[in-house]
Amino acid sequence: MRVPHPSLPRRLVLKGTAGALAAAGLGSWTTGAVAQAAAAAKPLPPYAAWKDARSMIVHSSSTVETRRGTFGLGVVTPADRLYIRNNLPAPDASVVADPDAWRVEITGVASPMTLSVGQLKSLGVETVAAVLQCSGNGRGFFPSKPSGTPWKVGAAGCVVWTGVPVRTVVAALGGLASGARYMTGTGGEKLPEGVDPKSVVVERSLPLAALDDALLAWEMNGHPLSLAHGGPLRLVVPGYSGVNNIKYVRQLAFGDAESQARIMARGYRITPPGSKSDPSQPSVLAMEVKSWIESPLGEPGPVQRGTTQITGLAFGGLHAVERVEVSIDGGQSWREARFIGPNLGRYAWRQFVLQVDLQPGTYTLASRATDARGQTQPQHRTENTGGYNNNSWTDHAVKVVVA
Ligand SMILES: Nc1nc2c(c(=O)[nH]1)N[C@H]1C(S)=C(S)[C@@H](COP(=O)(O)O)O[C@H]1N2
Ligand SMILES: [Mo]
Repeated sequence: MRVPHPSLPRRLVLKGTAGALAAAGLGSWTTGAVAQAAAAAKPLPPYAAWKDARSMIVHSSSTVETRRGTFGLGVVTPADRLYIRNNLPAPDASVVADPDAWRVEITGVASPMTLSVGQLKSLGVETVAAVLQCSGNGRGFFPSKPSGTPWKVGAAGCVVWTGVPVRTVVAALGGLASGARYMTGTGGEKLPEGVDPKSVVVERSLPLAALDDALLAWEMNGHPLSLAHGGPLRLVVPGYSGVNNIKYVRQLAFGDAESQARIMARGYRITPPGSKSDPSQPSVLAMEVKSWIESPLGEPGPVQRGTTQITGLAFGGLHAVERVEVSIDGGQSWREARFIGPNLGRYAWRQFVLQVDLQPGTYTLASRATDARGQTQPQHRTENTGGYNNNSWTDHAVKVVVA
């Protein structure tokens, strides 16, 4: 370990050491209870064995979450810390051995065609930074305990996608056929035999407005897209929640109706408590403004008294995030936080900081973001049976002890 500068006050030195350990993902290994929990934790699944195990919570082989406090203050979430959610087993790893050979069928255009990734690469290229967030991120805060993974904050990340704009592909194929109202992406997983394909296929329809900034992407964070995140080719729809970003995309169809697949017709609907999901209820589509605090979390030990940097992440979904306020008294009073780091555009998240002086006691730290339309993160979640779209600032608040 590096020897601290002799002129630093002792309190700062201690704090710096704890911070460095936490940054290295080691802070939580210092207590017996946490070490025990880690020993009991499930291992990463083989297709994601390359993830940073200390930053991940493995719920199952198809649901892996980023641990709160490990996102870091760089804008871009490193691939080895990005969450994973698969509804079906991923295709065989052989598909990413020769990514340019993967093919996607485009229908509902003047000249329907099946194009290889190699061909798509010749048509055009664009890069966009965007938050990828599971529709169920924050489900773990619903007291009603909806079925599904109880994600807290970590089914989200901000990543950089590179691919060809969907509108460029559509133009190259002669434009949209008449009557197109929806863009439907279909996942390329092998479907289990003996069941109705519509009951299991990952297929989502989006209003045509989503087409504007959509990409068929083959790179994430500057690397060929991994199998875990949808390689060789993924439909990326910035501003729309995770499920709408179809991995291993094998078909892109423009048509006059939404998909009849179960995941579209019944899944991912905002269903009021006590009701059954049905296609008349709003579908989970565009994301809403949201933020949460990453540090301090008050774990494993208390926060050191004195000057403290409260940091966190904020994004606006479809609209840029414009401001963040932070409260240390559970939302009774708010102070304006300051954005730090580069602004990677309206779909990316931003890091924020508020410097405070904390005296010993118990504090409830909360953050509340506002987007460019003036929409502010609500105090309370909208109850729904699926546990979707939780952006409540009270649910994301953290209670810390300062000593
Ligand atoms: N083909 C396909 N695409 C998919 C899924 C899937 O199971 N299959 N899961 C969706 C869901 S629910 C989410 S939250 C994101 C997760 O993306 P990630 O695993 O790259 O984090 O992918 C979406 N796209
Ligand atoms: Mo999801």
